[in-house]
Amino acid sequence: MSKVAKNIVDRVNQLRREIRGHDYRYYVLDAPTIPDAAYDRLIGELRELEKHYPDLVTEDSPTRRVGGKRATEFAEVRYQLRMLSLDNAFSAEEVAEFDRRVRDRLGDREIEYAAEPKLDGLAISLMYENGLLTQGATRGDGEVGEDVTQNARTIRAIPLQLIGKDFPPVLEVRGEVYMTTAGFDELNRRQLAEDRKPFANPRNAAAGSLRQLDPAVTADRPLGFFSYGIGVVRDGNLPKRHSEILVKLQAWGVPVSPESATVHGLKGCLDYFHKLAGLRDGLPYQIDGVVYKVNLLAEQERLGFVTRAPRWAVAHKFPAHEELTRVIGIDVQVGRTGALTPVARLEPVFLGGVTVTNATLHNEDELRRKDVRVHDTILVRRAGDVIPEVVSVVLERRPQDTERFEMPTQCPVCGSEVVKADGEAVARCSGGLYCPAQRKEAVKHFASRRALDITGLGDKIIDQLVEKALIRHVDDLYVLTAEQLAGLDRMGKKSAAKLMAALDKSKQTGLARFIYALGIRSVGEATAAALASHFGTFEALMSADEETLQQVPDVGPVVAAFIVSFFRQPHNRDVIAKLRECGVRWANVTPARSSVQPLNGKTFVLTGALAGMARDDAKARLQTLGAKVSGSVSKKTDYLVAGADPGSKLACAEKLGVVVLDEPAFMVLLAKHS
Ligand code: 9MJ
Repeated sequence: MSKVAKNIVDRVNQLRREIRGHDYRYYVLDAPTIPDAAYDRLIGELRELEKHYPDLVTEDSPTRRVGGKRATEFAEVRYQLRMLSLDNAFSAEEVAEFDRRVRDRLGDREIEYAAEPKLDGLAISLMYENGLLTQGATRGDGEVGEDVTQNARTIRAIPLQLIGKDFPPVLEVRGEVYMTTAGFDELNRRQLAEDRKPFANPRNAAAGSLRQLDPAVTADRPLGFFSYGIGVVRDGNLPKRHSEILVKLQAWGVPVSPESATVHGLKGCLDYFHKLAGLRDGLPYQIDGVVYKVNLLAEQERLGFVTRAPRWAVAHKFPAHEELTRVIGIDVQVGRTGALTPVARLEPVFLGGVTVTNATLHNEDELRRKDVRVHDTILVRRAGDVIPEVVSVVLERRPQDTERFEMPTQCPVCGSEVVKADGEAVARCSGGLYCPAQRKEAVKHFASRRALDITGLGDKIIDQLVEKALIRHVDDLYVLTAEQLAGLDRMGKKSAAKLMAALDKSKQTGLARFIYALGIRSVGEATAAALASHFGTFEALMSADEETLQQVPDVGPVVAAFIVSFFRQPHNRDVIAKLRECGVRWANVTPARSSVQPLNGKTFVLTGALAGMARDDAKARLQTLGAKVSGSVSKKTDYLVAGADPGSKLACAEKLGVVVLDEPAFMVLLAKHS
């Protein structure tokens, strides 16, 4: 190691110690002692120091949790000790049978069990060598799993290094990676906002997040981890009981469910089951039952295994949160981005502790697939705090003369045409600025920095303006009075005057900004700039047909259709006319003015095959956004886009620390800028 001043080394070590301590208090003890922002500052300082002194970077540094290297595919991991699954019991009788079988083999007496919640996530094995996390693997088929070490390292609940000294030199920790229910809801909101398929449940979301080729994606997902046991152990002295091992693991910094307990006999098991059933809805993560394990390891050994599951454990599953009820109507709701969501109105049904009267049908494709009709009897499911959903229709109970439900062709809120892009599951209202359901967001977009840049017109102010009906459309912003503004919460005379001045100033804008500000679907900054330089005047753009629009770089048939549909709506034309009457103006653009190009100055290299796009198209898209596309990776490369079978460029990029984008990440980047 080259010489780094001792005080720097000391500081790096001190930061790592502190951060590990905070991780432990946060994830293991659930008792943080500093606010998140202060924690972020510690991480930030450490990251900065490691950037300046790369010699000080170590595998187990807390900074290694974010980002990291990208794997091209998961390597196989063959287990020395099989990763077991569990047999299920669905009733007290089946648990009694399990307890009977155990007593038949161990001798007829009250058995001591370790009882734990059964997390609904993804099983993982974590190998620690001399306390250092060296490998993380999924269960796979129990004999061979997938190496997800890089991804496991990004999960902050998983210690990179064990605490203390008395852990065995080789220790395999086993447990469950899960996603919190709140994190799952937030992730699905994001998925929907980005026109991606929502995850069916937190289990799928956790599995999908852990099995990502790009660890940066895993790092961005709200994953947690609880250990429920161990696998391979070498040269260590471990306690005799499962429950005591969990206590040890906890002391070494490995999170263990706080609900774990020791219980006695069948009655102890069933009492625990009822207690956890009561706690279930209040837990921040989903559990689908509890697990009973014979507590003494020596007794576990005597009981042994049957094929894939141990004889010494059983999962006692909760009854599913599913019920039958009848559909009394189907409504269509309009969301923030104009997305139409069909919702089934139900005969009230008591489900998992609450009365449910609505269930989502997600989108038109789901509705079609399930073919839910008014008067149908359906199976409805509610998992945790997730919005109840229709699982399926009980066709045997379908009355005669029911009709297929058809999605409206006009927005139920504003009457505008409903459009659905090819390959998209979501149908949307094309009302844009006009539709009340979309109005707030449209105003926020219009006022945003890269659009008309109205300083001082924040989200809270816009919410109030729309709620108090002071504005309906963006043009109304320009007829607001200082008195009206001063009457809002968080507004005084002074800030109202400032906002009036900002509104006035925003009227002088640019053509590209104005086009972008309208919030036409899929017309981002770069497309707006391309449209401005192609057409030169707003009038020319407004009267362009789809064919003409497609001559603009970056505008394909889908975007062209959005633009034509937007300008076809009389109310959009009306809002635009009013904006101009209020004095919103711009200079016309004469040939190719330098446009806003979000990737200006960035150099990309493409390698491997992209499944969804030809290499030339990818190159053209990047160039339209201002990027330079080069043939080889060098220090000047900013991004490597790696498709399938990427070859040597990937290794070269990783060596040089170039950011690597896999195909999904690349698509997100393009979508963000178009
Ligand atoms: C879960 N899923 O929470 C086990 N599990 O033990 C718990 N799974 C398990 N234990 C042996 N708490 C094999 C699987």
